[in-house]
Amino acid sequence: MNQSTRGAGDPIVDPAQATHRPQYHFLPPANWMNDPNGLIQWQGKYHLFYQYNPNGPFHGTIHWGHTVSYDLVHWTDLPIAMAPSPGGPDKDGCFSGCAVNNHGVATFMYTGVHPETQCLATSEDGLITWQKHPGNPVIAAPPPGLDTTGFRDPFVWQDGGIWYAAVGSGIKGVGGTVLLYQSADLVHWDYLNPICTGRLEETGSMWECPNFFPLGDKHVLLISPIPLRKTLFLIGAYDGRLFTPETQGIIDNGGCFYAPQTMLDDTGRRLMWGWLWERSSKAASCAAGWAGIMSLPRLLSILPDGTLGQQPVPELTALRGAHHHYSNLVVAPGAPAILPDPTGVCLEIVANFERGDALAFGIQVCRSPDGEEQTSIYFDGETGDLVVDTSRASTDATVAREVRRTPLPSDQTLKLRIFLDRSALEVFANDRVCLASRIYPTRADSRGLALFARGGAARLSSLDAWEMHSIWPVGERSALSVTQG
Ligand code: DQQ
Repeated sequence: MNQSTRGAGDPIVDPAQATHRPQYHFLPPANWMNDPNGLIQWQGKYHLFYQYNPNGPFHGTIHWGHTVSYDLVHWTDLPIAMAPSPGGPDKDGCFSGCAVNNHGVATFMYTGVHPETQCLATSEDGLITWQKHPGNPVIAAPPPGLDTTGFRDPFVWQDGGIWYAAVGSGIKGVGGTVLLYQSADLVHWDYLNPICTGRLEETGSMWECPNFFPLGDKHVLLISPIPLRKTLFLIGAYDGRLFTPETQGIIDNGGCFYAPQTMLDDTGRRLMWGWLWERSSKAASCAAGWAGIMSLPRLLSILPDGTLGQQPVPELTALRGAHHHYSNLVVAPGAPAILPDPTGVCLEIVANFERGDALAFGIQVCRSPDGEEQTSIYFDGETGDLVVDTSRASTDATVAREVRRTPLPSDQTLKLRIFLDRSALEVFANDRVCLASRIYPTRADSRGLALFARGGAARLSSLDAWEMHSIWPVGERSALSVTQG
């Protein structure tokens, strides 16, 4: 049944290289990374900036790192774009922000700390070097009269020749909010009003990293509320000043996806990246020399039920190497059925199931032959949830191990699209929801795949698995990378 086809030149994963450092998710060569920033397509190339600490694998001395891609898959490191300026409004860090094209001039709007103020920087050499605006900060304080819990992460767009900025904030005792400003020139800003405000007990006290954009015939607001440690989408109507949410949900309940930022690309696609934080200890990050990775780019849409749809961008298929295929298998309840191929820790898997009379069914990845380590991805028919269970992903008690779930409206079929990249696991289901996780198996033989069902039998209509290429040319980053993650 297994029609394995290894192409000439396809990589063979070397178990000796099997660390936790992802091979096809973006991360800097070393040190700390958090939020995506300043996403922009410039002269055809995708520029991705990110919160970066060049001084170690921990949050501090926040700079803007920079990488560029022509295909959304392969990334080339570029020099640090911005560093804190001693004595300047960003002396304690260049916090999150965005990039816009101001009549041909690439411009960042970002937050300087401390206190939190909004600043500008521009580039005239194709986004490589950045000059800070002499008038910084261009917004020196939150609106007078508002008792705010924070004031950061501007997201800027243009409408009818006017610039608008949405700044993440919160009103003490009330809840998180997004403050709306307008400007004719990006330098002089007038405060308008809170675009939308949440209830403290539901959506927290401070909304970080707002993104606000039209999608289909709706508007979408993405927020990362403190203290929720997860990111929400709100979809609704916008009248030019006020946003009225109609539906709301968690973008990714996997436990590590945060502070996403979106961009509109030249083909009109709304693309989103998020920060996938580590679920291991600070000591492990310090030993590894790096912490934090970027999610894969996701394509956003409004689904027929009015919620947010997420799919991996089609460009990622360029990473597919050796291919393995199975079809038409009965997945009986009881012991998991181990697949002979592929084994590995850098895989893409597309699996189509029919539920049959199973109560739960799915797939295990990074399974050791005896099952001591395993990560289970399945549909729970009793709750109607997609589940990623990392409670047995690792024998290391210092890493997060838990059951994460998200509602998955489903009829009798389940389509899983799984991107496994060493410690990064992103699971898309039925072309609509995603759960991202971080896993840290300890055993070199935790590389297997298995199918399982509970309470009845399911059917695997088809399974395609590809061994994934690394996005880094062999050896390119070895001098900068550290060995064990
Ligand atoms: N990260 C940045 C802030 C933002 C937070 C600081 C969200 O600007 O609010 O690194 O992760």
